[in-house]
Amino acid sequence: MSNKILSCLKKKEKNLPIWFMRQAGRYLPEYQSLRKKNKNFINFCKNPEDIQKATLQPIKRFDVDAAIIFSDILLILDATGQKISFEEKKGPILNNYNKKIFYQQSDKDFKKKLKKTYESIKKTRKKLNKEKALIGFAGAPWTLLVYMINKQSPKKKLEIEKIKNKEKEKIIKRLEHLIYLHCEEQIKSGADIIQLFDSWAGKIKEKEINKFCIIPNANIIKKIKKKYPHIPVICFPKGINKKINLFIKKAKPHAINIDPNMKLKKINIKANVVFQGGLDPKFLLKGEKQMFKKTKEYLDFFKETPYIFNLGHGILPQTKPKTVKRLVEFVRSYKP
Ligand code: 1CP
Repeated sequence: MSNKILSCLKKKEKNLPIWFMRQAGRYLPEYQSLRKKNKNFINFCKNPEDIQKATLQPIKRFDVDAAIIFSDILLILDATGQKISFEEKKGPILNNYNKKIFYQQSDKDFKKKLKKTYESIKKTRKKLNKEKALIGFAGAPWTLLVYMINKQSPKKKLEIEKIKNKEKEKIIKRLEHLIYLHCEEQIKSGADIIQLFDSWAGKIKEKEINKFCIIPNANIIKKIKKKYPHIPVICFPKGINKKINLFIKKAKPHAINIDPNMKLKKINIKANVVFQGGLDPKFLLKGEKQMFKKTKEYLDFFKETPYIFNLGHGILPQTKPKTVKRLVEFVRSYKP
């Protein structure tokens, strides 16, 4: 059997591969026990033996079609000298960014700080069956800029207007370069696919969506396509709403993940892209009847086009592993 998700992405087969965002994480008891040993989350993300274990946990349990390397989008900022800690209930807390390191550090030194991620990818790829894809990832420039400046989750408040557009643009340009380097090293280490998370694209003013979201994603995709034409790129501009068709047309990703607020009728199903995801992770907390009903809406809507089953955001920590298993079984057996 071939690699299902790669055939879907490359040959555009309608073979319905499945994986889940945040498929490794707090809802799994086997993850909790690894996490207990690694009290500091950033250090956990630098421990190749445990990263490899966490990455493979959902494959062992659910036999999903892809593993996503266990890491975090904020490690790029950590590698530019910005200190990060994770606090219970608060999420990430960051220090001020270090201008000198951020702009002047050599590529070599930057990559050296992320070498544990690359080592983990090598280790994981060796253990992972060829039929399964290994997804490497990075945050997109805007989303990393948000954490750099806001220094905490923007869920409650976003203070990004305190810096001028010129400075934002300068930071974004530098981030484009660093993100590309990180993607490149992940590919060289064995990642088969790259996913770019623009989790806070929904916070961009409509008239600035091109400048801060579409163009930076497009620039990174263009570079990856040029040097690694065999590597598909999946984008997730969360909250992009009606600009999705413009994003697809201009950034030209191989695939695009949709979020739960995306109205399906706004989507151009004939666009030259593979669609992924959409189901609100809250449906995994509602009982099977409602979960299957909503799942069917996505499977029916996308039945004529290549589609990767996934959620519209990460699995919630309260989710029961059994529910995830039932959802995988349901999707695999569904005939629209
Ligand atoms: O154990 C714990 O308490 C840590 C929770 C956790 C986990 C499991 C964090 C902290 N990060 C991760 C892993 C992670 N993060 C993965 C790999 C695992 C997998 O997907 O199976 C990935 C792909 C991410 C990506 C990530 N980190 C994003 C983009 C996706 C998204 O959720 O929008 C973002 C925004 C982050 C930042 C971050 N890291 C962790 C948290 C709780 C957050 C969100 C903070 C916020 O609300 O702003």
